[in-house]
Amino acid sequence: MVAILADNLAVNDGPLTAENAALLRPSDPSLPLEELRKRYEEDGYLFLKGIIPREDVLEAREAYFSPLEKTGILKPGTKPVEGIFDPAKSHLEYPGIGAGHVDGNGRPGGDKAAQFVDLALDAHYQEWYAEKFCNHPALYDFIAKFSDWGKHTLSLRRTLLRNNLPGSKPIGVHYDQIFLRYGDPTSVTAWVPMGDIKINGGGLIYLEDGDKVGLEQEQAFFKKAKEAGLSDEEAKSAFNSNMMATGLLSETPAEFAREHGRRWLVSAYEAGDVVLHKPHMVHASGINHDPENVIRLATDLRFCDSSKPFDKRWMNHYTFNDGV
Ligand SMILES: O=C(O)CCC(=O)C(=O)O
Ligand SMILES: [Fe+2]
Repeated sequence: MVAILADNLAVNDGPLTAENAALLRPSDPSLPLEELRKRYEEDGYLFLKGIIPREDVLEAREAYFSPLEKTGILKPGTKPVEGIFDPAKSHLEYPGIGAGHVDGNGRPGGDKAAQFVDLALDAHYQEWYAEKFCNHPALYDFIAKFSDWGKHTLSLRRTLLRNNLPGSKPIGVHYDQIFLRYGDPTSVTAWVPMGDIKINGGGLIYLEDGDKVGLEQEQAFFKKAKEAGLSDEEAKSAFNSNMMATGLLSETPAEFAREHGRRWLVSAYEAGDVVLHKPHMVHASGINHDPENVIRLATDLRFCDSSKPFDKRWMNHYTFNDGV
């Protein structure tokens, strides 16, 4: 019998068990910076517990779900901050943004989903989010110190608020440099859960030693592109024939881990936690199997050193078909 980590902990192509998964290592943000930097370099990620005040995260969660209430997404009698999906509805009526549903990040869903999709997109431009949450000093100040970029620490404006409804398709296997490919490969992604996420609630999962795997993939892509006659610059920027049209490495995480002889690292997350990861760190998301139907909401904020080349396409707020 295979030991389980949690009931119903799964990815697109099957369960995650003690055989193909293990836990992410949490870090206290007050540990010495050298220790935190060492972990980030070694592991490819740094899982910071409680770095943003919990109440600030929950306030943002409430601000996100309150306008969505009128679309009928929430379970009657529950509060917006809880973000509980109405079990009488189908997740197909509420398609998520940015989970690779549409090649090249076009608008998901048809006319029926328009009100929901418009509101979910609109949240990106609201003051509570774009000005306040994305620039939260607890996170920004930490990154400025941690990276040693100081006043050159730039928070890229393009971010994605991702609502993963119970049972919906999560994002596949990828590393972020594919999407930030005009920039120096030193940016930091901060994955920010906006609310508590149970271990089987669709949180981000990281491939063990995944930074190395991502770097190898990148080198292989580059080599193939060069062999196909592209210049250095073209090879770096092209979505070449080795990638899926969405920029993902795979839509089947269990198989991907097996092929690379590695496990997925998983965790429950609490509001206030943040995971930083490196540009080639391989990651994906689990399926949201929250037994209470809690909608998984998270955002990914990206920081870079403005004194180095960075991907200018990320200077604008997210829109559909923005070419990234
Ligand atoms: O939240 C997700 O499902 C994906 C997030 C992600 O890929 C990232 O933060 O880089
Ligand atoms: Fe990512």
